[in-house]
Amino acid sequence: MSATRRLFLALWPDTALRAAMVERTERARLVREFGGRRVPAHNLHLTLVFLGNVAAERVDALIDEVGQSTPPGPFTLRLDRFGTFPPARVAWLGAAPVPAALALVEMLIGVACRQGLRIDARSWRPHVTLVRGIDARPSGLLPALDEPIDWAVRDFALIESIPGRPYQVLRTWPVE
Ligand code: 2AM
Repeated sequence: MSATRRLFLALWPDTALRAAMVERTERARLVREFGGRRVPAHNLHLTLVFLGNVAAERVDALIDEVGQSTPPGPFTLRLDRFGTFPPARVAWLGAAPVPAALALVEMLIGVACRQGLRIDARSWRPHVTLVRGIDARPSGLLPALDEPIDWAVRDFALIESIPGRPYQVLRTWPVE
């Protein structure tokens, strides 16, 4: 069996955005309300397309094809809501999917499919997972997010997930 690498395409926040996400998590006392553990600040991200296990020898072609594609241009995501995915036991910070962001996701799904990868067909819900392992039946109500975070997106990244290590940015591309 050939080696595989677990990959995803994501928006990768800068230091100030990470700090703002941590601050909102703490201010809303998400862990106290829902249980679980905070995602470390250095791992916070917003997934565009989860690629899963990719054969190692296909990664260069994938990178080349993303680089040759024409992305839709810059956009701003307003992270303005908390939410949970109870089956996945996560709490998150989410945004409305603005058209340019959707166009970027579609472009990347197109690349992934042409590269022979099978992509989850569920519709994209832009979110940054803040807490993992929340209680199966959390007693807390979702707090309101009184101060949204505006994320001016200028680039996106290919990320590798290796168990026990911080996510690793393999490559970034501008959105214009
Ligand atoms: P999550 O934050 O909601 O768990 C790396 O695992 C990233 O890819 C996470 O942001 C995760 O979303 C996302 N992802 C999407 N589909 C996934 C899947 N089937 N398995 C694992 N992660 C997935």
